[in-house]
Amino acid sequence: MLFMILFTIILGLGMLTTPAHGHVPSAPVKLSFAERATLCTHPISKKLFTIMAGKQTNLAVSADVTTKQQLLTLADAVGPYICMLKTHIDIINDFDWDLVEQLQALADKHNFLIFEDRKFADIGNTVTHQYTQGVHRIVEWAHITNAHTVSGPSVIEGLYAGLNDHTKNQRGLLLLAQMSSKENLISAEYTQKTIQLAHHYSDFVIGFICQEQLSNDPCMIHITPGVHLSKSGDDLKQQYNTPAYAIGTLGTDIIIVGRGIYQAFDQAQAAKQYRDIAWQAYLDSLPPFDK
Ligand code: 5BU
Repeated sequence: MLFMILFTIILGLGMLTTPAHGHVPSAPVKLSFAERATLCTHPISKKLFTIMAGKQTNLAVSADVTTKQQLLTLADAVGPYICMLKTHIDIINDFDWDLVEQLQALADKHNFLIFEDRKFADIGNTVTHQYTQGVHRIVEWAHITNAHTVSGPSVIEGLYAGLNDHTKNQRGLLLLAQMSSKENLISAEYTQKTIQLAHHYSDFVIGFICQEQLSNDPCMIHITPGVHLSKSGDDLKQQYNTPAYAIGTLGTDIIIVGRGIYQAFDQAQAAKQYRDIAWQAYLDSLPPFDK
């Protein structure tokens, strides 16, 4: 295994930034999540890969519900099948701090990370305040959050400035390198520059929200929204790929599923179904000696 890891690092270093849009040729040796957990030093990457390998899941559920009770019920139902719960905390009508504490208790009970999909996008000074202050104080409870890179490196430095001695190294940032919506304005050049920013700030940035594999650095995690059992869309320009296509063909690591799970009659059963498909696609993508 040590030989494989060294071999992959050498390969990865040669191909750290690969062309966005259009396929990254898959690295000849793909590491398992367990191997990436051993290799990666950022505590949040390590924890995430460890959870994924241990629970055998590369599913994140997007909890886009609007009440505290709906959010807690969903988190408890899907908890056994997910590595990560993604929230949009600003759509909860009856948000209070008790919700945060109950969510943290569920994350401990089921062993998943909490990802607040806040999509920070302002100058550094403003995002420091948005991350740490206000009603939601996201830095205090979300293991992971994300940012657009339209304002350049300032957004990353501003969020990093929001960490204190307690949260430093216990928070990870994802950069939005691509989007799933039809006719979005992200260009190949923007994606490429976002990849470079991620590598430059890798002591805080743990990966990407993207539509395909973008980096061969095994410590960068690729997380993909816009996933549904059928290749389809909605009437507001969302575009869906299937779980097997996202993992197997596009080479992403984690799928994010919202309506496909929280609108299901049986949320737990739907989560299990998505988990099983996505995990099998991951296993199929590994070299034979790694399975
Ligand atoms: P859906 O119900 O599975 O379509 O929800 C997808 C979620 O992922 C939703 O919370 C979006 O805000 C989020 N998302 C997305 O759909 N596409 C993107 O490119 C990004 C985020 Br970035």
